[in-house]
Amino acid sequence: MKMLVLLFLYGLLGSSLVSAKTLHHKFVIKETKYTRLCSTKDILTVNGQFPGPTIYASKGDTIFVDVYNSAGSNITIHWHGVDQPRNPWSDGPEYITQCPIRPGGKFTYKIILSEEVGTLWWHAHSAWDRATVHGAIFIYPEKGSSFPYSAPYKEIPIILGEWWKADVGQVIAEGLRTGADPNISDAYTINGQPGDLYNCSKQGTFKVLVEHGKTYLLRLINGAINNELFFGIAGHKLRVVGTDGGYIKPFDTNCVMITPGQTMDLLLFANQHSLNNSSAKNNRYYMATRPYASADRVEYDNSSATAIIEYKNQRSKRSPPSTSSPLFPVLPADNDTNAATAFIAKLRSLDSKDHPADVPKEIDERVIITIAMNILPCNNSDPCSNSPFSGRLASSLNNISFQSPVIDILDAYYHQIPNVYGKKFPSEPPQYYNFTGEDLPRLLMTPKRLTEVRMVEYNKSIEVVFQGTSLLAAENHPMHLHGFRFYVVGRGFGNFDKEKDPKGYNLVDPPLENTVGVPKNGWAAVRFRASNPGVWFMHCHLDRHTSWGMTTVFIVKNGKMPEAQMLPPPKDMPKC
Ligand SMILES: *[C@@H]1O[C@H](CO)[C@@H](O)[C@H](O)[C@H]1NC(C)=O
Ligand SMILES: *[C@@H]1O[C@H](CO)[C@@H](O)[C@H](O)[C@H]1NC(C)=O
Ligand SMILES: *[C@@H]1O[C@H](CO)[C@@H](O)[C@H](O)[C@H]1NC(C)=O
Ligand SMILES: *[C@@H]1O[C@H](CO)[C@@H](O)[C@H](O)[C@H]1NC(C)=O
Ligand SMILES: *[C@@H]1O[C@H](CO)[C@@H](O)[C@H](O)[C@H]1NC(C)=O
Ligand SMILES: *[C@@H]1O[C@H](CO)[C@@H](O)[C@H](O)[C@H]1NC(C)=O
Ligand SMILES: *[C@@H]1O[C@H](CO)[C@@H](O)[C@H](O)[C@H]1NC(C)=O
Ligand SMILES: *[C@@H]1O[C@H](CO)[C@@H](O)[C@H](O)[C@H]1NC(C)=O
Ligand SMILES: *[C@@H]1O[C@H](CO)[C@@H](O)[C@H](O)[C@H]1NC(C)=O
Ligand SMILES: *[C@@H]1O[C@H](CO)[C@@H](O)[C@H](O)[C@H]1NC(C)=O
Ligand SMILES: *[C@@H]1O[C@H](CO)[C@@H](O)[C@H](O)[C@H]1NC(C)=O
Ligand SMILES: [Cu+2]
Repeated sequence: MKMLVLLFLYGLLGSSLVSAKTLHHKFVIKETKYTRLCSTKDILTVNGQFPGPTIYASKGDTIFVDVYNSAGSNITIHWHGVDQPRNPWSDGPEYITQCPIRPGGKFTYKIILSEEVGTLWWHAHSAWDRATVHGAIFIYPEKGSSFPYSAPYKEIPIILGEWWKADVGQVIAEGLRTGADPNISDAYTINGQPGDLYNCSKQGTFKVLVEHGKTYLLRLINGAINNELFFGIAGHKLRVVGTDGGYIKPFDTNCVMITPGQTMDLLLFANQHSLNNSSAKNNRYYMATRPYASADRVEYDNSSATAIIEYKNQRSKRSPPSTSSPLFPVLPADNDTNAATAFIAKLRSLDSKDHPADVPKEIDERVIITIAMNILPCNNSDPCSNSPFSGRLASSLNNISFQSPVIDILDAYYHQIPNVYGKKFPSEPPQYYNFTGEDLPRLLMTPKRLTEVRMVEYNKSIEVVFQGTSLLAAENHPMHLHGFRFYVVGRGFGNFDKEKDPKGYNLVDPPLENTVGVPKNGWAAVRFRASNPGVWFMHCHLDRHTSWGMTTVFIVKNGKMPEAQMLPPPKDMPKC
């Protein structure tokens, strides 16, 4: 009786007085043995789990995560898609906003949720550690409100990943040593399991039991290292209701295209297998993922990961045995850019009365950024013997291949430490050529190697136009910005035209995202208001491109008012 009263009181307090909560988690990074594809290796995990633990929160909550590094290598963690207002200190990218947490070290991240709602995720942001160090963040609407779609019966995280039989750290280290492409992965995974289409992978295949007539919310995350992915479920349409921590206008699709870094909230209506239908022999359906690989002549992992949707046996006596193999979904061909483009074109902000879109109509500054694959010529001191093109692979933004500093840029900016970075990242490409032309000269392919950032005045309205190029190999690049979500106001093929293309922008209900797939041989325009002071990484979310320098940094200066200024650094910042 007493407890009931207490619960009742707590409920009242919870709804009227305290809405945002403070949550605490403990993450222990450690090496843990995992067997996949019949081989066993040590992988980096959080608390021994792969994928790592899900963080449950509500809109506006603050989450503290104590990260203990019990592994033998440096690590950092990033809270992907969380704006972290005024708090770049906890954003995570190594040597950008922090020095790594060393073996034996500890750092407490403070994750400040603000407008985000739906699904985001967290992942390591050091080397390629994120291959196994990642997990979901579920963000519920604030108390007293609900999702703007029918409440799901259950929620299921679906994290897509990539698995190497070899040690991931060695894969990228070898690539960087030789100058060639790092080895491709051996499998894709769904919640850590490759699925039974791979040899030796029947055991752990991820399975979801569903009840006929119920609705499930799949919180889909692309945690793969180097590949955009198609995803679908045999016999079922999916209703897309959210992406990147925001709501969108719902639409139904047979297939989703998701870039590394992105999330999609999908409603699955379990309306297929009916137990009183004698011709429905099979109560199992594959969900599957396979690559959207847009680059020509670049080797990639072309395998498919699967998991199984199984209808619960509600009336066991009459239910047909499920002996036949599950149906496989129809997914586009690996190189089907039309399918990828058609899917992305359907994403629009919900833009309802309760969830209005707030697109900057005017801009103060346009930054045009070319995205390129490059070659650094070999020479006597760097023979790069194994690499193709007699050079080492590199990549760049506006012809600058970003060189990682040895102390983090945030520390250097805040404490005014000189000679760590330059402020000259250009606002447009240093040369205009036919960005998407055929057979571009090799002379254009050698980038400068620098550590340049872009300085931005507080609260300016910024447009960034990402221009894909065909240097070396054109490809769809998923560009990700930390510290902000941006409206994707336009995308197109060919070279961006300053006069013509802005006329076709969607300034009404474009999707609000933290990662945008810049079309192969095309461009994408995004807008955001620079109202979050701090040091914010921007990079391609294909990790081999990040490793090669397809990155830069936006430093947003403080505004005049105290609430427009960066918070002070926490006391326990790791040191370099
Ligand atoms: C990469 O692949 C090559 C060729 O199969 C192999 O010799 C090498 O050991 C692999 N590297 C790693 C780090 O697994
Ligand atoms: C599975 O093993 C068989 C027999 O060893 C082989 O022929 C086949 O290529 C393998 N399949 C995969 C996907 O590795
Ligand atoms: C079985 O059939 C009846 C009558 O057609 C229908 O009302 C019911 O919804 C069906 N049950 C299931 C589980 O589909
Ligand atoms: C019964 O199942 C079969 C095979 O799955 C399907 O094609 C058919 O549409 C179903 N019939 C009904 C009435 O649901
Ligand atoms: C995947 O690529 C390999 C090597 O290029 C090729 O032999 C194989 O047929 C491809 N598999 C699929 C499913 O496309
Ligand atoms: C996709 O690949 C197929 C098979 O290799 C090829 O025939 C087709 O032309 C390619 N399509 C595109 C759009 O590149
Ligand atoms: C040799 O190539 C490497 C890598 O591209 C470069 O860092 C270095 O400056 C070059 N050295 C000379 C002498 O050109
Ligand atoms: C650029 O190259 C593309 C592809 O070859 C071609 O279609 C286009 O006409 C070229 N544009 C210009 C301005 O030369
Ligand atoms: C990049 O800069 C290098 C060095 O200045 C130059 O040789 C090259 O042509 C430039 N490439 C582009 C695409 O601007
Ligand atoms: C930022 O700019 C917008 C649009 O000009 C303005 O409404 C808002 O008040 C500004 N915010 C601050 C803190 O200056
Ligand atoms: C770990 O980080 C420290 C601090 O930046 C650095 O000195 C050290 O070289 C790093 N270790 C490795 C293996 O990268
Ligand atoms: Cu890229």
